[in-house]
Amino acid sequence: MIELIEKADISASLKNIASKILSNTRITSGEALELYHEGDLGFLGTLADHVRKQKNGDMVYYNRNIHIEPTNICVYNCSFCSYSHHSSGTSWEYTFDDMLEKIRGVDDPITEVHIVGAVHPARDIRYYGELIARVRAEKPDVHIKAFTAIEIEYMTKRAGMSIREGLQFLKDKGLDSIPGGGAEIFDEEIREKICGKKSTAKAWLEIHETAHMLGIPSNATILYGHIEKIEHRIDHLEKLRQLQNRTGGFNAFIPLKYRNKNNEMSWIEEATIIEDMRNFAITRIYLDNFPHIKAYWPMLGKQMAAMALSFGVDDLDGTINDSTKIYSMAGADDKSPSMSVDEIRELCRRSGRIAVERDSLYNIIS
Ligand code: V47
Ligand code: SF4
Repeated sequence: MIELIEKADISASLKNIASKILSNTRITSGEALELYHEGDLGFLGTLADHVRKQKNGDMVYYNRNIHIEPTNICVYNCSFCSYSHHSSGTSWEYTFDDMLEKIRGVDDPITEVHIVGAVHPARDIRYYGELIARVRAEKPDVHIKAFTAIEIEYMTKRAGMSIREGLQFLKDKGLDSIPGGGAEIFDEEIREKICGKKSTAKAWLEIHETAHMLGIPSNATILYGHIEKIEHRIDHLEKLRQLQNRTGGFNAFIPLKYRNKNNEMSWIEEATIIEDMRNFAITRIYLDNFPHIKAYWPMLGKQMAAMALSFGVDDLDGTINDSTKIYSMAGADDKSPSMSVDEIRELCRRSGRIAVERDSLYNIIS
């Protein structure tokens, strides 16, 4: 590979960055910026694929999970959101029984329940603690991944608890990990413009750090392809790389492509597929201390998720078989996303990779 790079018709500086990546040397934010601006798709894909293969071989992970969205009634009104009652014009709030019924109704032997919704003004941490406890009672062995840092900040403040107390309370009820949502973009100016009212970047990072300290692992996301610049994406990755250096508590990073239907930012054109793939590749290269990069297929679509496997991705999330609304309302092509285990396996086989069922902590099940 190093010989190939040596012969390539690229600048000496790009060759130098490539040889750093190939010899497992961390690249700087300036070098990542140069890769974004100068590296073509094939070059970035080759490097990201190398990093991916070193970390995860030919395995592509998936799990059997269900997503529950307890409500779309939200105290915030983020400009990119098509899901909350503000932009959708409809509202719902499921009862405990509705949500437990959904879990009972799944045929697959699920190993994870993923619970994320809007920030409901009247539901507090005791309500959500009770929800977790009931899910735990219904499915004692299932992994419960629940509530973004945004939901957690609101529910703990409302209860007069510190973040640490709130997280410990939820953990005692049965919470196992927290998902990566709510990170959006950490740059203060851009964050202010797209979701200025909700938790700050500092708060998001502190909540995840506290969770890691309490033995609650988590994921991280970025919302890209709106008004941010490449510099903001790299700044976002840098903050996550630093936090991961301190705690090692992140499992996966999930780039979330901004979808432009039915929200206040609909005037923005969505990123092209080429941009998406370049973004996956640079993410894989830069986040050298994140074990997994996930392509969230319900949002990207199955074909694009398959393509992302050649640009650094080793995880396809799960066999989500409920009516996840957060993306379908924002314009994802598949309005009722579902993919069976057989479909996931076939998709990986056709991409020359091996599908591996994992649990939520990436232990191999089969
Ligand atoms: O934070 C909202 C995003 C996130 C739009 O941790 C949008 O395993 C695109 O974080 N276009 C919530 N994205 C979902 C989330 C997630 C999903 C899957 C797996 C995991 C995990 C986490 O959804 C929000 C926001 O960034 N989002 N609106 C939109 N119009
Ligand atoms: Fe509420 Fe989340 Fe939508 Fe923001 S992105 S308005 S916090 S549901």
